[in-house]
Amino acid sequence: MLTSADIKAAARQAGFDLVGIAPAVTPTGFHAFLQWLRDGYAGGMEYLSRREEAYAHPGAIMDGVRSLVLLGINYRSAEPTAPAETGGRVSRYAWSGTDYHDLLRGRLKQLAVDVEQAAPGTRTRGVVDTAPLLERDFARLAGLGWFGKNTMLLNKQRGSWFFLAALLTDVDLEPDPTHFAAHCGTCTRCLDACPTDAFVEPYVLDARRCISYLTIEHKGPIPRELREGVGQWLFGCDVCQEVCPWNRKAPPTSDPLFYPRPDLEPLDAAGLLQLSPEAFRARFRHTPLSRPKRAGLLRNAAIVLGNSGSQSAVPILATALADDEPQVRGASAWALGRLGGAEAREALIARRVVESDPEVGDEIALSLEKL
Ligand code: B12
Ligand code: SF4
Ligand code: SF4
Repeated sequence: MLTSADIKAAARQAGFDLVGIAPAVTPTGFHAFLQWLRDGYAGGMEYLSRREEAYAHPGAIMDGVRSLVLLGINYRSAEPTAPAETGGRVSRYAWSGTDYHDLLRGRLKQLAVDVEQAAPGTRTRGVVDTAPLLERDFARLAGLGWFGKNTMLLNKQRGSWFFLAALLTDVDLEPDPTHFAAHCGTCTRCLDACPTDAFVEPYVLDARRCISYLTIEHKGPIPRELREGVGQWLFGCDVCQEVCPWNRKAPPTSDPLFYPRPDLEPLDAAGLLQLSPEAFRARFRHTPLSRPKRAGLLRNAAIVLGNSGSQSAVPILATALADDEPQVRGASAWALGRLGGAEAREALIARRVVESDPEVGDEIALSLEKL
């Protein structure tokens, strides 16, 4: 008979740092999740609302599921390097260039093979991110940690620098005790530090204002009023985790797969804005940074340069005013308006004459009004 202890040993063997068992039930946060969708906080992430009913029970993902094995992998590696004047920041989870979905899926597959060998006939289904499962709710249920006010799942030993995944199974396993305790106390550091005021209240995030959403998931121009708040973030954001006291002592991983690739951390925003589509593909293919596509990542680069205060970025932004992607041109126009100076003004005036996209035209006009 397959026991919880067998599965936990196999999970550690497969390379997971955290493991706990939860029963297949309706997650406690299901109604809060529906309300979150109703409030519009998911922004353009339609894949969440499209399957909202499926979140009511993991049975929608796997017929006959009885237990969920919740798993965590620590990705804390080095400490961030301060970017140069025209450099930008990348969220820690993407530093190595490894797509964590691929990595976790590989380990889940290994775990599934081990389980099926130990108990022939057992059915399993591995899940990371994309299935309709509230992973943090089940992780709390499986005893892996508590919800921080920044909505991250926090663990006393590991902080929040870990990914989650789940292995669903049709076996009745002994569940772990739910992590009922919470250890945020009166702290509000994450809420106070968020550069774009994305928390509506503790435990509730308006993704539409979150830099992680804006720089990775959001298609089209980043709303003007949030661009300054994006600061130096080219891809994702770690501010609400960096300030969290529980992350101070979180141990680094020994897994070389998570250590930074030298050209990704820190990332040069000026160099990024000059990448052709071919060069972009060659550099970012198979990495998480390909998700916003060239248009999204170069849009972010233009905004970061606009926030840099560096006149040396002006010629690069002026060239990007002729990029094929309207959102890159629009963000560059905004950035030139923010940096100011005669050279920026001339570039905007020259582009105004030939620009055919009305939204980019508006960006140019607004920037020229300021100069
Ligand atoms: C959509 C999504 C996002 C969105 C929305 C984030 C959010 N906070 O909702 C965006 C793009 C902004 C995002 C950003 C990030 N994400 Co994300 N994301 C997801 C995804 C795919 C779904 C999350 C979701 O359903 N959100 C909706 C909200 C309502 O649900 P929730 O936060 O998961 O659960 C909360 C509610 O249930 C609520 N709740 C429960 N009961 C009750 C009761 C009441 C009364 C109330 C008010 C609330 C409440 O508390 C829960 C925990 O906060 C999950 C993977 C998954 N399938 O779960 C990864 C996931 C949550 N993301 C993850 C990561 C790493 C990130 C980033 C750190 C990436 C980055 N550095 O840029 C940031 C962190 C930003 C942040 N502070 O959350 C990890 C989190 C790991 C962890 N330790 O917590 C996950 C689990 C992915 C993974 N497989 O590892 N993400
Ligand atoms: S990831 Fe950044 S923008 Fe998003 S909630 Fe946290 S601090 Fe705010
Ligand atoms: S910063 Fe403070 S309030 Fe926010 S998650 Fe960490 S302990 Fe909780």
